[in-house]
Amino acid sequence: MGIACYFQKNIGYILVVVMTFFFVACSSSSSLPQDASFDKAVFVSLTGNGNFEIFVLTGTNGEAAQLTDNPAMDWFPALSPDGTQIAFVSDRVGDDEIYVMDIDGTTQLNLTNNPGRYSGTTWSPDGTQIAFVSYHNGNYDIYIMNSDGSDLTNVTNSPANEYQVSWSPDGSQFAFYADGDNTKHTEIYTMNIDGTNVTRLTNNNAEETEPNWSPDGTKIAFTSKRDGNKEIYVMNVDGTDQVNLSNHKADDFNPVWSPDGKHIFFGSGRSSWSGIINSERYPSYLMNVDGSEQTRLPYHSWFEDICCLPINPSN
Ligand SMILES: [Ca+2]
Ligand SMILES: [Ca+2]
Ligand SMILES: [Ca+2]
Ligand SMILES: [Ca+2]
Repeated sequence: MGIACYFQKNIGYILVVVMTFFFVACSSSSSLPQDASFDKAVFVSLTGNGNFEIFVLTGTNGEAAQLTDNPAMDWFPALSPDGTQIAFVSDRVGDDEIYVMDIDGTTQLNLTNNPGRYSGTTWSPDGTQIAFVSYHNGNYDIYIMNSDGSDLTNVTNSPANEYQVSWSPDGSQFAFYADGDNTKHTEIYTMNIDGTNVTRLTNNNAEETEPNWSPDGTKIAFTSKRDGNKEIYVMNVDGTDQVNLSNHKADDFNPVWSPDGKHIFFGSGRSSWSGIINSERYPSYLMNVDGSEQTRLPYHSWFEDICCLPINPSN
């Protein structure tokens, strides 16, 4: 796949951003625990012509609707807090730009109009702003703009690479991962959304990636390779009590909280299978927030894709 040329770093760091799916409300009846279900999830899937398209899944067992349809890459989707819009990245004009579209796929607008490499979109809890990661000036930084594209601000402006931003539920902070303290691996950090008070939460010689705030704002789930393979960890937002939840020899990654914070969805290579695009694809799992009852989600072609984007085999 030519996707890797998009990034200097291991693509696993960034691709997982794509896999993140976003919940609003939770009311659908399904085979999932009731409180782990969702009304809408957005995800990315490779289509037959070999590029990513964005889909929305309505209800845990609902039908998936394809929202983009073009030969360019459309990825890194983030559902707005009110469920009416999706921010995403597309290179349809020849370079990466941040777009928004309505939840039905209409009104696709280029918000950035500024060539660069973009990824990792996330909305502010009040829906007025969008944060994302962009490669300009030789490294990745975290940016904020209003949801109409105005007032673009580089928040980090650092020589390090900052990746994958997760907005705290109270709106005041970002969690992200970066290589600022050691270019050979990454750590999880938090900071205020104006870039102040940068705090490192992990400190070891392994990659820590994919931070994701719990819905109540008290914990951060993330992925760590400190045990030799990728595991889902959770910690308090001050970095204390780092606990390995998945604890499985296969790679486990992309932790996504259920709307009520009692469950964590994740992808796992523990029973990988080959998909229609000849890339590794990984089933989705669900566990309780204490790591118990790790369950492979029932087969569903679309649902599998949520956590089943191709992962760099060399990762
Ligand atoms: Ca496309
Ligand atoms: Ca930077
Ligand atoms: Ca580390
Ligand atoms: Ca594992």
